[in-house]
Amino acid sequence: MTERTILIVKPDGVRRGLVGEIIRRVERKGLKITRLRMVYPTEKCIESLYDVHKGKPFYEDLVRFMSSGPIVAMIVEGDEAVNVVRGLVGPTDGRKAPPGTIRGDYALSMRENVTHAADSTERAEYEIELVFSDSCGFS
Ligand code: 3AN
Repeated sequence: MTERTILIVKPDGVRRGLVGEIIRRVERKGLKITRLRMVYPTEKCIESLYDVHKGKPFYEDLVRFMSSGPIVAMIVEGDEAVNVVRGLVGPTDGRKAPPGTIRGDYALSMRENVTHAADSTERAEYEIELVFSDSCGFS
């Protein structure tokens, strides 16, 4: 079934010049990018993005890292886009992510792992609304 999801290049991915590489992988897979935004997010926006992790030991460092520079968010559409994009991104820990995935090829960290992707269609809609709103930060 055709779905839409959100894929975010995190500040480490933008700093390292990996935006083009990530877009290339998404397009090569046959998915469609229907919206794109570079934004320097406020801590408030990131706190809402990671609301499910509030209270966890890594939460505060995660919020600080994610609001440390611009991010690039894209809406990605295609058949089963949520799971397909999660597959392209790979598991959370870059050290364990298999080669061929974005994290497997470009990350060696649990936190600075280059990309974020929504884990359900419901979360995708919530995160799209949040990150593409003017109040998320400076574009
Ligand atoms: P994923 O992004 O793979 O869905 P989540 O939702 O469990 O992973 O975690 C969200 C983000 O929080 C991760 N992308 C990562 O940056 C960070 N994170 C998760 N677990 C840890 C941890 N144990 N230590 C540091 N950062 C973490």
